[in-house]
Amino acid sequence: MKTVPKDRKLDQSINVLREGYRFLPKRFAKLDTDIFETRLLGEKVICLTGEEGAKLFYDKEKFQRKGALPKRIEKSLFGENAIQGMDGDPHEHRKLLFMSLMTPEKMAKLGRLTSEQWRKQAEGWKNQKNIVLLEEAKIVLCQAACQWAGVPLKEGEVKKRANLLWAMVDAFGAVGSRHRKGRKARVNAEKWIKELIENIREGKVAAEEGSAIYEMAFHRDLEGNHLSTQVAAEELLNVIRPTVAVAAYVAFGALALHDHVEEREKVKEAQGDYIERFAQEIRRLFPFVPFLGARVRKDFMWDGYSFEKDTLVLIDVHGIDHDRRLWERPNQFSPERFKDWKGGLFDFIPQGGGEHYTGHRCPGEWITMEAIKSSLEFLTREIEYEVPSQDLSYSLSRMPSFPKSGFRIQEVEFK
Ligand code: PAM
Repeated sequence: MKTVPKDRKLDQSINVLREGYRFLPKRFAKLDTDIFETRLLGEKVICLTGEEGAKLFYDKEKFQRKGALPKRIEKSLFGENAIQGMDGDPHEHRKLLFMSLMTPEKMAKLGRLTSEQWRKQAEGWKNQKNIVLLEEAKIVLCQAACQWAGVPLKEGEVKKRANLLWAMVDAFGAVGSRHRKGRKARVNAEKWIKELIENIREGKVAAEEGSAIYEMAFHRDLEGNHLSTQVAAEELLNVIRPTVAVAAYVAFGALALHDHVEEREKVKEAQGDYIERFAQEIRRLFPFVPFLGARVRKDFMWDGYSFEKDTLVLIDVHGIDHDRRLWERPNQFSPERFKDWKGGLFDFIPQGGGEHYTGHRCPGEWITMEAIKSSLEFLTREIEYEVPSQDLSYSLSRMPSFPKSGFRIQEVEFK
């Protein structure tokens, strides 16, 4: 039996917060390994990287999600009873509910709504000096996501709701006030959505069959029961919140267009494929999910290492998307690399790896792509703008990350 290489003995939670997206990759490099042991939040944790590490992590026979998420993540980001913490048949059944929303027509609709909302939002830019794209994207995507999901939004409440949903995402890598703000946002958001679900169930508000809100409100679990209002609300939030989070990718997309002048024309003129590759490269290169966790279901051996039941295991999401063994010049922005990408389930995992239907891979991956692509089309084909001098750097320590200035534009002209 091999001994798992060890990080320092002291609990490293504080260093996760300090080092963010670099925490795992730095240790894999230093220990020259694809597996090491550390301590986080008071317990022993095994960390994995590489394609083989991801293959192992997504083996449902060996790992479960129950009990894997820290309470602080559930109470801010994901919810305490939501799909991210489920396993087995109930998980697959719940996953089908999400996947039923991802038909080609529905996905295309999200793209269309995103484009429409950009146009609408941009009407207000005419007399505005500075436009912060990250903030605009939150609003655009909140409106598109709510419209897509069948969540009614009054004109005057859009900004408030967008900020509420963003605050839940913004809390995941924070302690102190940023984290508390996210927890509060979750309480408010759940209250808002629970009320809506109740109204729909009581027939006070109409909902279109096939919309996310309708499907969440009337879904039946394996026992034939409706979801509790709480769970239905958590799952609906699991649709609209991550769509607002895509604002970070939009800001990174604008940054990539700015940094690589030649790309702008290519994206502008591109037919489907190139813009698809450009969006994939945004998801690969820029930081979003740092790592994900699961617990060992029962004792097993892997590659000579022993994994004991209940041990928490982390997979190095950001590191795998930058792994030199998988990606040539991984820190370079190069959409063309996706021309020859074979579509592996474990080498490109910005929103989780493995299978969509049966595993924990994010069901919203394609609508994320639709939202990014529509936003890129808008930025390259429908407007021209200047990028004033500003701090365009982004931190690999802050989770979540985004360009520090939010990506300001000015002198917008409409084509
Ligand atoms: C969304 O769901 O809103 C999109 C944003 C997702 C960010 C996911 C970040 C993952 C965070 C934490 C996983 C932590 C596991 C830690 C175990 C110690």
